[in-house]
Amino acid sequence: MAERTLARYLTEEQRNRGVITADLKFLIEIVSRACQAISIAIGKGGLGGVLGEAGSDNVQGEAQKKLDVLSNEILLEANEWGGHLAAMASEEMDLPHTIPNRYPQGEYLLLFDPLDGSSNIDVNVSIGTIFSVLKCPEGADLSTAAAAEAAFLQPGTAQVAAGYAVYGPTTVLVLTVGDGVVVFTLDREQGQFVLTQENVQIPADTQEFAINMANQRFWEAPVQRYVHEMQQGKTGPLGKDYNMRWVASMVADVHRIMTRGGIFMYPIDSKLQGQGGKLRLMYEANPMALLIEQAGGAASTGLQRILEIKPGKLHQRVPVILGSKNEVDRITGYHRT
Ligand code: P6P
Repeated sequence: MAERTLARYLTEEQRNRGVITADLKFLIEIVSRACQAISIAIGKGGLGGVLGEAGSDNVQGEAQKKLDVLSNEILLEANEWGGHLAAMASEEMDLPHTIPNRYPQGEYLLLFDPLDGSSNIDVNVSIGTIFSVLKCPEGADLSTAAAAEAAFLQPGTAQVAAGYAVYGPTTVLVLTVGDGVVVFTLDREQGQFVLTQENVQIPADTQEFAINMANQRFWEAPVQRYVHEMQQGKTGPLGKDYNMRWVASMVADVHRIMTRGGIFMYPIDSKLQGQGGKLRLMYEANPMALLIEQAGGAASTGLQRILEIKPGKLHQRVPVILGSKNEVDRITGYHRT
């Protein structure tokens, strides 16, 4: 059978299942082409003059890498003229980007972390793009960038699509439009994303955990208990040995879990208590939580389902525990004892 490209998959979802509109199909195709352009820019590495610091800080007060800024620009420029968006929000920008008057406005809101895992850019380790799509509320005030923030403050359950690209040995695009999770691999010769896996299912159990152990002394008690039990392995209450992985690019750690199961944790810790956590809700935790749940996994703060959080601020941070369902259920159980 002919290869199923992203365009064909989206057309089938639109036509056969009425799951997505023509504008959402167009939006996802535009984002995929932006990810392709980002993949090419990253692939040049030191040859493209794109490594190193940009000499600026983002809204999080983090030093921006040149590729952070470039990736953000690629996504903004790719999406602002199409007529499918009402506004965009990015980890790299304090306020939303409203659509310039010279272009028509659409019904969708696009949020993204244009390049996740920036600490890995200069050392040639996988990084990625994370995106989330919401409907713009009727009558939303988009008159100014500041006013537009309110339109984005919707719980993760309101997402109509979510996805990520991993720029690794291959560039993959992982997507859900609420109809399960599918994986596309970039065919560089053809210059298009080709379907390589559909109906992704995350195993409910695992023997692999991902956490930054350097923060152990700061973790809350339930996470201390759970990680200690995994380290006890066969001799402990969990009765099996575990392995550990920590790429420090959420997209790479989540993609491993999508592929073979696992548990990813960036829990609240006393170092981050004031910030509410490390990872951002709107364009990291929510899209990843939707993907994980659509693939049969679970995603929690430890105390509540991530997708049900009512956002207060565009850049708010949350604790994240996600992956194999039985493991997440265990930890959330420990939070209740
Ligand atoms: P740490 C990357 O900067 C990121 O936002 C996530 O992609 C990643 O999981 C996490 O931070 C890594 O944090 O504290 O281990 O550097």
